[in-house]
Amino acid sequence: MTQDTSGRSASAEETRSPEFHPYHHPAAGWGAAKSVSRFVIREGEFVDGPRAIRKMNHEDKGFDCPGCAWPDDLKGLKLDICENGIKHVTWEMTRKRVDPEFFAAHTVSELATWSDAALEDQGRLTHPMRYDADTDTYVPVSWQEAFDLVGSTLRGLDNPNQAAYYTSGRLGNEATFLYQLMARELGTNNLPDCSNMCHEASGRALQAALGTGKGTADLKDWEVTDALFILGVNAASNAPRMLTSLAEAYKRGAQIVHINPLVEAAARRTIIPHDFVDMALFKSTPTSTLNLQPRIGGDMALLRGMAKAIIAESETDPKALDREFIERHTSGFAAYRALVEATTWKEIEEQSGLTQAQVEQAARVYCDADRSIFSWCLGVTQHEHGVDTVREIVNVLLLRGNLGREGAGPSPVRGHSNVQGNRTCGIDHRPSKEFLDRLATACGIDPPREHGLDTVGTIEAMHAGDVKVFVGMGGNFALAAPDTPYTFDALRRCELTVQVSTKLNRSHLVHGRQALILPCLGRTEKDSQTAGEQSTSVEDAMSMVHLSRGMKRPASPHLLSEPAIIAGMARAALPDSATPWESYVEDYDRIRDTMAKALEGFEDFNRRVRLPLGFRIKQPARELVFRTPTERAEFSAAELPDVVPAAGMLKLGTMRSHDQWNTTIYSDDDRYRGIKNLRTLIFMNEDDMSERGLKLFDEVDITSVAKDGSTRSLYRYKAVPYDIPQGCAAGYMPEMNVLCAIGDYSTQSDQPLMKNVNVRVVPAAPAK
Ligand SMILES: Nc1nc2c(c(=O)[nH]1)N[C@H]1C(S)=C(S)[C@@H](COP(=O)(O)OP(=O)(O)OC[C@H]3O[C@@H](n4cnc5c(=O)[nH]c(N)nc54)[C@H](O)[C@@H]3O)O[C@H]1N2
Ligand SMILES: Nc1nc2c(c(=O)[nH]1)N[C@H]1C(S)=C(S)[C@@H](COP(=O)(O)OP(=O)(O)OC[C@H]3O[C@@H](n4cnc5c(=O)[nH]c(N)nc54)[C@H](O)[C@@H]3O)O[C@H]1N2
Ligand SMILES: [Mo]
Repeated sequence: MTQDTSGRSASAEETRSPEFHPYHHPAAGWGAAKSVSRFVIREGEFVDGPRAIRKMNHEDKGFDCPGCAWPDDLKGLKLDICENGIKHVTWEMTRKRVDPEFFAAHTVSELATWSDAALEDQGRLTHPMRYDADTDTYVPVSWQEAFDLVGSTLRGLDNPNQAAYYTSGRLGNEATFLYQLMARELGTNNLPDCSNMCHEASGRALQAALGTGKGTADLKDWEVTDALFILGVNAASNAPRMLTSLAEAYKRGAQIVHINPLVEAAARRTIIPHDFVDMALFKSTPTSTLNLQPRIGGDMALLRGMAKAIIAESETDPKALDREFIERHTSGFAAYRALVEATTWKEIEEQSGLTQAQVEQAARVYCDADRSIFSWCLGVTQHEHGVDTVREIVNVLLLRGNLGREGAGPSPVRGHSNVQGNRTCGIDHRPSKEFLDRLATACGIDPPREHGLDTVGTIEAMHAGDVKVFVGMGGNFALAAPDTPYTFDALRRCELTVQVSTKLNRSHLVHGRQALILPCLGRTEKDSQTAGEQSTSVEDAMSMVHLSRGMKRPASPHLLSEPAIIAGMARAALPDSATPWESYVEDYDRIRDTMAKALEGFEDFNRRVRLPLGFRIKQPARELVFRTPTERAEFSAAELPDVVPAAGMLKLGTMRSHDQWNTTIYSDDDRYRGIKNLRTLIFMNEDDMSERGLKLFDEVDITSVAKDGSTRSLYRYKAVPYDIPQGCAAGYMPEMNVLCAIGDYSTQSDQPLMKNVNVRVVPAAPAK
């Protein structure tokens, strides 16, 4: 295989030597400003860039930041933007282009030897392209020819379940709705999405416990809460606008507890970027009152310990538990209480990696607070017991009635800017009967009822030859998915792979027998259709739905919008369809009119989405209405899992650096963790390093051992001593997906165990 499956990134790494200097400055502030200006200059965007940034996240005809899903400031803050949001937008607006001449000059085999960073750095895709096996190049194709190829291949399948339709969480709501409609009209629920690797566990846990798959707290709650518990999120890099909320909470006197094996930048201090006085005076604000570093996978034991301390406290202080709330609104308390009491402190200490005193300290903060919010991200979800852990978060919230009132509740930090909207609008391989019934009535189709394939299921089915057509609506499936060589193989076995993208990436080079690259408009760009310029809607992590409108001239006149591409494929695949595909594309208001009928909570969609700040989708659990079998919030009573690594092994969590967006690597630096010019690294506890005779930047070989005993290795990674509990290690995705076995997914959520890889680390074998 000629591909660089390790995804080794920027060439810089080869020329500049790695550096490690622990970072002592506050998050955001001038470090961020400097990094942004360097990036904007590199992309040649110093004219349009700043102009566009002023339009970002603006209510008045602005576009929604295509970065993370953190909600917009409620007061319409003019500069509620962040370093990484700016990089993200600038990345989309680059002046560089990947046109037919580029493809003519480079065979696919040659491009396959390039680094991932180099591929994306070529710029925006300009023309629809088809893979030509004779010349091993991508050649231009007309849109109609491309659609006809998709249509005829889909029509030629023995059954509609031989195709899978992936979504990365960028897709706007209107395109999302059309996409799932196309799949279901064709007859399949094979709708894998990035959420299958991300917050599937949160959705399933919240659904089971509260009857709604989403968080219930919003920014207003963040503004008044007394205590914030932040678990497993690197907010300064991945949801930077959360820094503002943390700093404001601190200034108000709220308690902020960070629970993370690593003390990340957001757990220290920040300079609020839009606070000009703070910026000018280098004035920083703390963003934490307590940092706890459990072992990887130790969150559930910590939460169980908090529950144990709260229940113990209730014997002397009846107010420690909200008995009235428990009585009126919950079920299962007795069984949970019995389980908590039966769990020993010894087990809690061993499994959390924390002392009883530390756990009790967290419980003290919780009991002293009238209102608490728990917020979490991938550090909690990408585990075997991710669902149980999120349910344990809910258990702890329920003990003190922290639900359905101001300033309280669960608040997961979602990933991609519209990943939550994708699920709301139908991207779900396990749709409910109610959803399908409504869709059938609103759209006059007969959707399939059997569940479809998720991300891991799709890869396995492609491998087995059961899925022959793969359509990727955005994203970079080849690199984002686990078990890189296995996933590559799976994609290569397809009859046809179709990637709807804005930039060149690995998924274009790891393709089926036939392959298409279909370039689309980005969110910053004007979307002109027959009825005029169109807006699309998105939903943030706190269930606010609002419009986004691009303002830039498209990167190429040949680009189509995502709704237009979906409609083109749908019409070609379903020539007799009664769905008005063409008419939908002429005017997205028409899509929204149908969505208003098909989707719960979208009544009167076209009017409400145009209100200032849009509208919030109703959350029944927020009103203490629980759509669970008991019509109450349900305590869960799951045994604590054993997360202590076996002798000689480490638990490895794969994560993002500061300078990357999932599979897009901006540079080989990770500023807040003090790293420069290095991605092929593994952060380790100093004792674990000295046990292996390792010093800073010594080379190691890393071997993962999967549940089935199979092994996978990465070679010549550099060890970096880091403040992380013994037995734990961390390194970067997507490179480390090589270590994630395809069969290692959670039996609770089907999520790949990307933060729970069992590895052996040894000094690198001498080069041969
Ligand atoms: N700039 C930027 N922003 C992004 C993204 C990006 O790549 N770049 N990606 C977006 C997407 S799709 C998502 S899903 C989010 C991801 O946002 P995060 O969840 O912050 O993503 P990760 O980098 O995977 O970091 C996970 C954090 O979990 C911690 N962790 C690891 N194991 C454990 C554990 O067992 N317990 C606890 N408590 N913590 C643990 C790590 O130390 C790290 O701080 O960010 C979104 N925003
Ligand atoms: N080991 C490991 N693996 C992980 C994770 C981890 O923590 N560890 N995290 C997982 C998570 S949380 C996620 S969400 C996935 C991310 O998986 P994906 O969402 O599949 O990957 P991205 O890197 O976000 O996709 C980037 C590509 O999207 C395309 N793109 C960008 N903007 C647009 C647009 O507006 N429209 C279209 N059509 N395309 C666009 C560009 O071509 C770009 O190359 O990765 C998962 N993989
Ligand atoms: Mo994600």
